[in-house]
Amino acid sequence: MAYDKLEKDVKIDIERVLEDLDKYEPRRRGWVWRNHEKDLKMGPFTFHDMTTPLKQSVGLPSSKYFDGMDPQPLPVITTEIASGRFEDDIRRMRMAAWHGADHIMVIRTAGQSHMDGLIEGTPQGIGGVPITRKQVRAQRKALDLIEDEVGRPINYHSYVSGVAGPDVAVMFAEEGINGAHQDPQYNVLYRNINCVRSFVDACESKKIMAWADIAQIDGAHNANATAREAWKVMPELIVQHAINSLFSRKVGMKPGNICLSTVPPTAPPAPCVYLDLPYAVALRDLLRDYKMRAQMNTKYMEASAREATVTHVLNMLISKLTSADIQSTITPDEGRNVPWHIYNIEACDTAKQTFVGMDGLMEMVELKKDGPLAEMSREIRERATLFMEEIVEVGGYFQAVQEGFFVDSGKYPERNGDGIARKIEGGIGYGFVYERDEDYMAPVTAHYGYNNVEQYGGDPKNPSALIGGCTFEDRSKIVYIDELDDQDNVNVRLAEVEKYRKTSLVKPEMEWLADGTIMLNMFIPENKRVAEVVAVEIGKKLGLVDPEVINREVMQEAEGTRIEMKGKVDFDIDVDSLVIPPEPHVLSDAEIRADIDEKPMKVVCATVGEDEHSVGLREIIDIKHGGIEKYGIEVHYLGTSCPVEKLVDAAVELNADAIMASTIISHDNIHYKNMKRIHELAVEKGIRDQVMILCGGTQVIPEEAVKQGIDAGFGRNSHGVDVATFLVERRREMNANK
Ligand code: Z98
Repeated sequence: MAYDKLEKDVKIDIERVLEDLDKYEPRRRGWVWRNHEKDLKMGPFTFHDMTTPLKQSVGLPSSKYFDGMDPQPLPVITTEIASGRFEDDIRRMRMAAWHGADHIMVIRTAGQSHMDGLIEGTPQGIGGVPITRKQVRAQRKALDLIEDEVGRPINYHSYVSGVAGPDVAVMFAEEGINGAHQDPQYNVLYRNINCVRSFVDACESKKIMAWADIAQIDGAHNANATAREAWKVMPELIVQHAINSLFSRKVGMKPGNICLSTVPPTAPPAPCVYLDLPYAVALRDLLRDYKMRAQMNTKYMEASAREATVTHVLNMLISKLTSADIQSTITPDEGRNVPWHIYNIEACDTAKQTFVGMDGLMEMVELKKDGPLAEMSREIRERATLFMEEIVEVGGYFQAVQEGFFVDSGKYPERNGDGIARKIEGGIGYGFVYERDEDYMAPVTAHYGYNNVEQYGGDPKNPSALIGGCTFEDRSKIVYIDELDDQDNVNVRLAEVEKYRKTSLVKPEMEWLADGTIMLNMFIPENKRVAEVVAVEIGKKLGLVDPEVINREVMQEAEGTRIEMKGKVDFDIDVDSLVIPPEPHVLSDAEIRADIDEKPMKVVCATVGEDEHSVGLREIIDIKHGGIEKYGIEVHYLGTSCPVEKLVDAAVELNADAIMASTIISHDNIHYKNMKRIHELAVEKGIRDQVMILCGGTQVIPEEAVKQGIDAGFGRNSHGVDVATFLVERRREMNANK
């Protein structure tokens, strides 16, 4: 049966996603932006910069205080997924989409740029997946299901870089990919691909991407991540953005699909906003026709998730002040190479939380048009312009690259002679660009330049008609290859974890199903070096396989070190063998309040017997701790060491709806004896039918309490809302039985 719907409570079935993949057709082409809903009312608030809410989602942890509302900010939120197994990426995509990601960027396996053609099948990758037709098709198909369940289109993205750029672009166009990196400068500088080849390929790639309405992201962020001192390359970053944008435009890409990959160049302890904001303003001023995709600074990032989060938030302040269109959420995984589910999801939440928190900011603040911001921004633009002029003077971009203009650690016009220099006549793919023969013919759609179909009787306006349509018009011409490697493929991997997909056995995981990985946090009162070794020893004693320290932070040289450690467990847990108590049932605050408003409730309470403990009961009563007072319940507190007789008498006198007694001390089962006595006294005094009796305390087992004749017992971890829920529901029952 066709897989056309996901059920909220059922895991996505990868085997079903893979079924009939040869027949899959993408449902649309092109990129989708979020839909801004001005003055959006949600809960008690009116938002300014939010977009159409999702049908189903996971809100921020504190959304529980706001009826679960989950506002969705204006920028598209990207998550960059790099697990290396596309089938596990799919599960992560679903989690990310539920947390608000609508741009899924699948990182490629290391070095795919150097492969000079398409690869096929579903091999496993390192730091990303090998991008193949089957893999992107399966992920796009899964995203169709996921976007339906969250109710917002999801943009799927990967890379049109490398020596196979045009081949990949065609495949992406055929498969309905919505976004891609494309920037010939990336190939040249970082992958040492020949510059002539890269720029010629880029013409073809960009033309195809324009036809398929694929949003393009450039590669300038890499200069920032590579440079020795990232803030010094600001003029160069602008130059790189400008070259790729204008190039793309000349090839025919619409400005709204040209996205600059911007990065705030610094991070604390540098005074980052003072440096990064003028840079962002300069970039927006010069290149205002285009979209901005803000990546976070990954250069100055260590393994601390806390530190990375603060940098991320400061980066988003810049995004907000300068209206970035797409917010990337690359996470500490780039800093410490731990591409885990939780970090993808956490970073999506960080972005959502920050933008929701800054909603409406620009209606209240304005960037100054004079002063240091304007001066520094102008200076960066000047430096960038001079840089561009010098490129022209030396004979053009290729010459400038050959002379090492780029990724130099000097701030232009200073130059330190340590830039990345690439030879015009060198690099991968050098010598593989040929002039087109006269009888050359390209009966294809979205080809760069001259198709030369006329001499064969074709129509230059519709060149592919000559062959009855190319793969862009006639999908039956696409050759779909399932697998080429019978060992390295998804079927083998799925078979290996079958028992974790099809039985009640569970293992923890961080990146792949049943990888067994867990993370432990600990403080070791030793210096960093000793602490690391101690931690690994603890890991071994706990039975972890391959314990490894992934983050260490000195609290004080001598006093100790914070350690984060990962390791694997080699056991599994059978869910069917567990007794899983149902979730405690509680009514909503609103329902409890409404009930009490309609019919006021009075309770008498005390710590009974010779027991001076008051903290537990006060937690249940006091408004400050979320106790029952907050619902409007009238509470008469008789204090500690209260005789049970006095408590019951007070109930009679005040005509109370309930008696609440607390006992911590449990010697000789005195707590249960007190409960029994309260019940008996209530019977003796003729009020038992009208009064509810609730008893609590740290040693109270609810079932034992009820055996003493009372209505309910509350043990450790009980809260005001549990007690209030019981009071309201029990009173309803008693009224119904009257
Ligand atoms: C990102 N955080 O995607 P190969 N092309 C460009 C790139 O920036 C990258 C690749 C290709 C980053 C992730 N970027 C790193 C312009 C990678 C990757 O096959 O590894 O060269 O492709 O924004």
